[in-house]
Amino acid sequence: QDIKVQPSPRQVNVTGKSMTIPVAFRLVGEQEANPHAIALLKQFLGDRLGTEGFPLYVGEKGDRAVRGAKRLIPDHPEGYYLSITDKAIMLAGNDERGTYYAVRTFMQLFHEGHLPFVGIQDYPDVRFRGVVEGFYGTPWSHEARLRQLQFYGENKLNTYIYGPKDDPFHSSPNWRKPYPAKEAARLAELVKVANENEVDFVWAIHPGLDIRWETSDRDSLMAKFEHMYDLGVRSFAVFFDDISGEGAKADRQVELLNYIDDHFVQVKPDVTPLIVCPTEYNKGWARPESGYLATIGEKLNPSVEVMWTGDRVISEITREGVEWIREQIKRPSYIWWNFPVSDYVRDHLLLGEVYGNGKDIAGSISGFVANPMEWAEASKLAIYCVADYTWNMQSYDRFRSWYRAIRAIMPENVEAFTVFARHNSDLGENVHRFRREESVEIQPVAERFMKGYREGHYDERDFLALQDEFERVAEAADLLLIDRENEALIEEITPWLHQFKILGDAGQEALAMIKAGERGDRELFLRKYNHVKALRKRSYELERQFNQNPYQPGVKTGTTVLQPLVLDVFTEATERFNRQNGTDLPLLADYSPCKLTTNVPQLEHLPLQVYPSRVHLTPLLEVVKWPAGGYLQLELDDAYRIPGTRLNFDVKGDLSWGVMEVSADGETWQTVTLTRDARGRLNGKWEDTPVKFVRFTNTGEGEQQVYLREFYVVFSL
Ligand code: LTM
Repeated sequence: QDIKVQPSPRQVNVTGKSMTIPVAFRLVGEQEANPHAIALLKQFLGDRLGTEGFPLYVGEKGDRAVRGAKRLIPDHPEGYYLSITDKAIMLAGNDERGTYYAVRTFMQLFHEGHLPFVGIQDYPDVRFRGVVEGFYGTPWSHEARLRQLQFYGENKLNTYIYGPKDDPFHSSPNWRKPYPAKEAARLAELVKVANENEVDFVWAIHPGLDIRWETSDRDSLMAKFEHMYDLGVRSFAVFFDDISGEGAKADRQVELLNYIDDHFVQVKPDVTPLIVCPTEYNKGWARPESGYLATIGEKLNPSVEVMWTGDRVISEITREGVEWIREQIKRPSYIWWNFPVSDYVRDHLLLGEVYGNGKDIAGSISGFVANPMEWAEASKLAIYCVADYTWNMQSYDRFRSWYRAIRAIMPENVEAFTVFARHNSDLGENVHRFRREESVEIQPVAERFMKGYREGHYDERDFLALQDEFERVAEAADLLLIDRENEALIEEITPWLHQFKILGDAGQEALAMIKAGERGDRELFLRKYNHVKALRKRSYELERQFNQNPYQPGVKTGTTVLQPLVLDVFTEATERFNRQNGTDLPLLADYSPCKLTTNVPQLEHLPLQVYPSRVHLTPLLEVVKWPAGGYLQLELDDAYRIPGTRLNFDVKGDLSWGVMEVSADGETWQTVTLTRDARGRLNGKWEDTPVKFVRFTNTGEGEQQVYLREFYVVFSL
């Protein structure tokens, strides 16, 4: 008998028998048991609860009601024992949270319509499991957060770290100030709802961008923590990520953190261990010569948890990697997993499976929290899987978990959401070079078909499979666009659904071009050809209309397999038609008038945003370490007059270590004079002669650390 419990429980003994759900239950143990577990149970059973009925024993180890199960309760934090027999139901926690999780499991079993006779012994692999709202971009709304906390309770996640980069009261400039009354009241409500769902609400501060290592700033930070404590917060974190300069000094950070630990965390008995995100938070950025991690390892109070994103900013977490960092920081790391965060690929949705992390890391880490997308509801897909993975790593199955997640989030439109999600998972080319599988089932068919078509003999079954897939894409988009079961989710993904619909239509019409061409039906071919072009234009308009953030504006869908397939089919069919008919129909060329070259490692894979007469570098969120001699060069496809260039590295002082130059041939270079505007941006002008190359070089002696806020070139045709 298959018991569907999320996350997958550790040990389940099924008898194969079950009973119909009793009409009435008698609760035993209410006085001693975790009040949140009792409240949940009462709410769930409603009228079925009374003084008579089927006995339901609830409580923690040591409570009278569950004394009989004492030896069966797993001796692990948050562990629980659940049994259902024809005599009674027992929900027994090793601690309060364990009881709450026993209730959650009971509720899931209940939903099957009958109660199976089972014995479940269960506990999590990872101590702290959950989410860090730590992305750049629009922070989650209050309502979205409330829904998240409920979702974490349902899925046995116990941690929510509040650290949205764009909350000014979390970061600079206002981290020193208390929240205004309205925001404070909302945060207090979040803490309350977190408690009800047995989630630790961790409030994080990000002070490093402008902190001064003085008593006054230390006092401001302590006062802010007191303010948060008054709102009900009992768990705290300090983030020192994505900063440089003064704030990034390890010994200063440690001094402050130990002070907070000694004078705040340790003196308040109800506050949980402090968490820190260090500046060197991944192996790629760790520099033994800086002594940063060694200082953290040796001097930071041992009870402070240290976060870690893995071998790179965005990476899969491996046993080798977590053992390495454990050596450095002299404690298990607390994983900040940068998935499904999309703040560096904002035009994409990351709805794919959760995979790649070692199943053998549980013993080497203290926590595992996922950094999500700005799209809270859409992020639930990955969060559900992270809950499953962190609870029971050995039995984690990426496919099973993902399908279950889809069912949980969109129960009435499973098929449509599956189709949508399987074609919206990869990130495309990106600065972190992190990629995910996409469209895996149809990819080999698409490749085989294109090869066959180019060589003149494709398999009709492949053609039909592709046609079917594009039909499903268009259908899924329509079904989801009218879905009302999860309106918040549909609202988030609507721009992508419109784009998905266009993709489905374009795919079908491009395939129709093939058949029309084969039949020699010129008129039909031209109709289909024009339709694909029109759809392409609509897709382009959508790109300019929705999701207009300054980083990666636009709406991309199916970019890894389906979009290239449409383009390939269209190109091949059109070229063939042109050859056979002596025509010159234009193609849908993906042409870029500009190329980026650089020897600054962090910038090598930075995508460009190309507009009709302007090229932007995609701004980077993290600090860029720009080595001496490092250059960044834009090469236009021809020589143009360039009335404006702009550079914004967010550095104070003069930029005497760097030089902006232009060239017509890439050999003879001339310096552009940069003038600083009121906002600190450096503007250059070069209208004199047309140029083809623009570059910026660190001509100084040493490495520079900068933020790449803006870098663009305007050229006139
Ligand atoms: O990852 C960390 C510790 N910090 C930031 C995050 O705020 C951001 O969301 C991710 C992804 O861009 N990268 C970071 O560096």
